[in-house]
Amino acid sequence: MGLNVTEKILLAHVKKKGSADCDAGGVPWTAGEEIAIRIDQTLTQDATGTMAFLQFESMGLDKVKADLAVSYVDHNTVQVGPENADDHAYLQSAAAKYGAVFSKPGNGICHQLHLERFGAPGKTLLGSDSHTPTGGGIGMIAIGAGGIDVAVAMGGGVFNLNAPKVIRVELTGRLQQWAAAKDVILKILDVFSTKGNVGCIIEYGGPGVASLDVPERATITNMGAECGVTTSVFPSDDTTRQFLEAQGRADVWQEIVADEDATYDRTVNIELDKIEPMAATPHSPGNISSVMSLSGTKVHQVLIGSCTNSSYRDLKTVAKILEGRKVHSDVELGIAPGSRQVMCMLAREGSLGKLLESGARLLENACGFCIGNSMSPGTNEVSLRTSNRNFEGRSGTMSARVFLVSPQTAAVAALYGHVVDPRSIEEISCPVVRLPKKFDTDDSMFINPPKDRSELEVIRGPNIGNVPQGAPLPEDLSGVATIKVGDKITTDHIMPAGKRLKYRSNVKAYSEFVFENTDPDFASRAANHRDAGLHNFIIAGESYGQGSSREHAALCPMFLGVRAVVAKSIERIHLANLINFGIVPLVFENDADYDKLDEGDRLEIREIAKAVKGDGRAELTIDTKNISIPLKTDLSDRQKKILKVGGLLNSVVGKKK
Ligand code: MIC
Ligand code: SF4
Repeated sequence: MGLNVTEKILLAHVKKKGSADCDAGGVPWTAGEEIAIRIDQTLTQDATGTMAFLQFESMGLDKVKADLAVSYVDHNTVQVGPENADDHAYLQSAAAKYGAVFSKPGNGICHQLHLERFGAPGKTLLGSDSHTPTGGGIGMIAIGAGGIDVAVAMGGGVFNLNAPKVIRVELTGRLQQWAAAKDVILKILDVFSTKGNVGCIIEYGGPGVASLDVPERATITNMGAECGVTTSVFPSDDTTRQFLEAQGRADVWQEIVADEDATYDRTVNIELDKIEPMAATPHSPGNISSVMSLSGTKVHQVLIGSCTNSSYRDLKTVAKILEGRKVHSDVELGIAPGSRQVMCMLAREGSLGKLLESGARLLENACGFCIGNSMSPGTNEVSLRTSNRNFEGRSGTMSARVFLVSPQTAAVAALYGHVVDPRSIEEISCPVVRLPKKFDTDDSMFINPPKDRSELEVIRGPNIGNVPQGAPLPEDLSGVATIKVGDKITTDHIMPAGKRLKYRSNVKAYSEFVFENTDPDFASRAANHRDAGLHNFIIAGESYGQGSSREHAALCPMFLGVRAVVAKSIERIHLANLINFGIVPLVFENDADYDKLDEGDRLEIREIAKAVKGDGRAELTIDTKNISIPLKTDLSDRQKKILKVGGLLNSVVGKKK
């Protein structure tokens, strides 16, 4: 039986197999069961990395054992106050001490840099950032996870995941003028939506693949994260080889394509020649419309960049559109290149001058606006962005309306002051950009760890807090429905980033902002319950914990005494993070029971420890209403053990004792 790309890579890395018999040539697992894989490379970024390295230390790990670990600084680079720089100093010194490569602030966005300088077809990459799947653009199995899972992998430990269902997206034809890779992934989000795809990997195939270059493929795999899939992957073909050769890394190339008779759990056809300019409208990457249907919408701000669309290809395209033209008087245009390589190449060839001459503001080559730590739009303003998330408030302005579009659509809107379908414009011809035969490479902002590290000290400024330890799971849970939220609650709702990002290394301070924009009193209420010996419950609708990998969305609630999330469904990375921090993830047996619960209800789950250990069935009693609701949790034996002891940290430390 033939294998697909996903199966080939997973099979080469699987350490704990599943139950299927693969003598016939298939894979030794069935979709849904937990398998463990070896991780070749890890990636951390500063906003999740400080906690990942603190946890690495707390677990008693003392050196990187993965083939490569890179610690990037790209999220917190605004440096208002000493906190960010304290974090950077900690990260740089910890990387040196434990054997990771350190990427200095100013080098670029982790995903763009990793694709350029380190990624390799056929390898596994685990990153403490949900857009790690960008690496799927060059045929890697690249997965986003919580920081503590990445810390374990850095130390040489396996990564556990549910064996995926593999969905083939069959690409045919080629993109027509003004249609971009971003429009392809927006179309895919329209088909798949942002929920219901947990446990799947999207694998691209078909004759259309050859027409997409690596930056285009990486845009597609990057934003696949918004579908909630485990990752997305393209085959590694001659286009991949050319890209790696242009980066001076042809030696890491290998061909990885699906066998002719490979099978898939589902196939979806996308005709590239039918793709038209698309947009995600407020406030979800899954609210998809055509750009044509939005034409005329007045735009106040246009921001081009983020790990989705900040490649040399993207920005050169924008430069060609803006060349010799001026940004509309009512529009603020900001451009953030993805890496120093991109920025330097644009500068050397003159494209940067064209961008600046048009009236664009040059922003730092970092996450910046995308994480909401700068460039917030004005009240009620419309912001057109090339990034991947337009969750309410993520831009830093609750009333802003953020639309996600391609660089082409963004650049044209910056000139006209309103949304325009670029295909309707006659005076600008559609730019054609080809990748260079050779990218300018300069790795001087990657700091390699020294060979002899014995004398090195890790620098811990006042912003570097402690890793809070979870408490073992009690026999019974008894407490309060401290908050009830609706569907599609993102990790940005749970644990806001933006101006609060600087507290990432200080859980006590950061936890004061849990649910800040949804319910500003949540944190104090929860802390009061905790101090009174009550357990906090979070009640949620569908797809709870969408979005980022930030484990603080579980860690800070744990600190506030949250012991259970009861939801209609919970997203993959967040579910793993909840377990890692000792919070029991429960779902309703009958979704309609969600309506029976109200905020403030007194709740009880008798014998929760027994339920977790056993078949995962539990009964939630609403004391205030005298009713009971059946709940369930589907856990592997490994997860049961982690929950029992109060989290992964306790579990690892306990095993070492
Ligand atoms: C994001 O895009 O939401 C982030 C910020 O990159 C997060 C990581 C974080 O919260 O630090 C992600 O995608 O995982
Ligand atoms: Fe950075 Fe935005 Fe990419 Fe997250 S999505 S890694 S914040 S650029």
